[in-house]
Amino acid sequence: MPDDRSHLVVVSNRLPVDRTVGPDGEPTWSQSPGGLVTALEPVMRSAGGAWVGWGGQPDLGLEPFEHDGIRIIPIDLSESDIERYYEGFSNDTLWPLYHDVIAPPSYHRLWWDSYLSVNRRFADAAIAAAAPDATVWVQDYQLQLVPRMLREARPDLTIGFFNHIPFPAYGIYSQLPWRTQIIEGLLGADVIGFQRVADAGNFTRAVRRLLPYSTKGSIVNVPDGDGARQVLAKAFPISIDTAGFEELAQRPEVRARAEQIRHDLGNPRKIMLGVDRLDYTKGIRHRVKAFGELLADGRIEVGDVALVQVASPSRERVETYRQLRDEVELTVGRINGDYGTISHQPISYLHHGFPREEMAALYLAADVMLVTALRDGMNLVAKEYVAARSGDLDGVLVLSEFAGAADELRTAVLINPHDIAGLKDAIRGALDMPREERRRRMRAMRKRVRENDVEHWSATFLDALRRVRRGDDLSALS
Ligand code: GDG
Repeated sequence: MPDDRSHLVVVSNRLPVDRTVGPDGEPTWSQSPGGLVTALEPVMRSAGGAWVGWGGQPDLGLEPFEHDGIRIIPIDLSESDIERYYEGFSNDTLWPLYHDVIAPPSYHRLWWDSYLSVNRRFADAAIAAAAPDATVWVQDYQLQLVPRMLREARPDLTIGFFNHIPFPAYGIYSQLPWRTQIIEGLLGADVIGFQRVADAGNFTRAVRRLLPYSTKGSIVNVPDGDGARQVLAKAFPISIDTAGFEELAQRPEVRARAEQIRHDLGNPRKIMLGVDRLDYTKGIRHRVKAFGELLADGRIEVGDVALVQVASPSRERVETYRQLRDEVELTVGRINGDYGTISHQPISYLHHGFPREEMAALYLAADVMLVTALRDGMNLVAKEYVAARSGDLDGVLVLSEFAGAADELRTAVLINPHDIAGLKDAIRGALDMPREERRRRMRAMRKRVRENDVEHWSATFLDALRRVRRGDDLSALS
């Protein structure tokens, strides 16, 4: 029997492919949009890689299959798994907790039990898929127990973990009833990647508070047999497919569409844009409030300035998200009612997703991009805006200091979204910023986004794993 096990296995909650059923009832799979897939696709193809993940619908009962040179290994989730492991523990316990309890996290033992058993299912599939001495790269907060499960069953593996969301300060993290199990789960990895230096620091502090392990810089010494093994916990800031985005934004049809959007909005002097999943971490309410007050104060005028807010539907079965939608839509409706005219609406609010081309056209049309997250691991929208504006070096990025991207995009207009007065001044300043200053700031951000693209991110992370496999001293990397 041929050995179809892989030397590189990626494990993530969702598979990198989406399933759609055609009119003939036949399911087809297509690559899902997103930087992670784009970055890993070439590496995965050349390594004969396997990807373990969920297909996005309950009880699909699928066998592994090949898609575009990558072995796809689907994990089955039942309705109850989706409710407890995914919507419950992942999105209603860990997500709010790791985002500084912006919404109150719910702690339910049944959800934890489900998290444990689903993590086991993912780990078992990865164990079966991995060739001897393979590298396994686990993604994100839904799967924090997987690294340890892998190590216990397969000490031959080299294991990486990347956390796409923030890691909170210990004072917050310590609320979690299963705080020690999660840390132990993560420490099964050889390399644990975070978005920001501060996240890695919060993690190593949590290790010291909860376990008798010593740490030095980014290295955690984890007891292993008679000795100790080094675990590297360090920032690897994620990025986008910069070249791909630049190319998209240069296309004549995308540029023409940007012009059309301006025209359709009634040719306002300035267009401002927000693009977010409809999530309470993104600060949409703060942004809309600041905009409404600027209209009320007479500091901006309807028809002169328009705000386009794309709020793509997200986690609609979680109650906090339903409430957020109601609140945002009430506020937007009030502002449009109070300040709208027959010909102009102050806010164009769009509660649906768009193709990538339309997103690029919106970025091109926007004079000011508003990223006002209350907490965000990185925020790729900020980087996409910069990449899209590489051609004309125009546009102003207003960026929350609570988004990971603020560590890199230092010449954005940095704001504290909780300070509504400050946010209003920053928005007004962005609208009035002279062309030369806009260019100067954008040029510096473009340099950063070009140098650190998603390919660079995955190559750096995989290189750290390679060094572990070679037995290098990790202190050099820390
Ligand atoms: C998590 C972390 C971290 C959004 N609406 C549409 C659409 N999008 C695309 C954006 C962007 C992506 O979705 C969103 O990425 P973000 O980084 O902004 O935010 P999260 O979804 O919360 O992602 C985050 C990220 O993981 C990666 O590590 O940066 O901090 O929370 O690419 O363009 N794309 C299309 N239509 C839409 O309507 N095509």
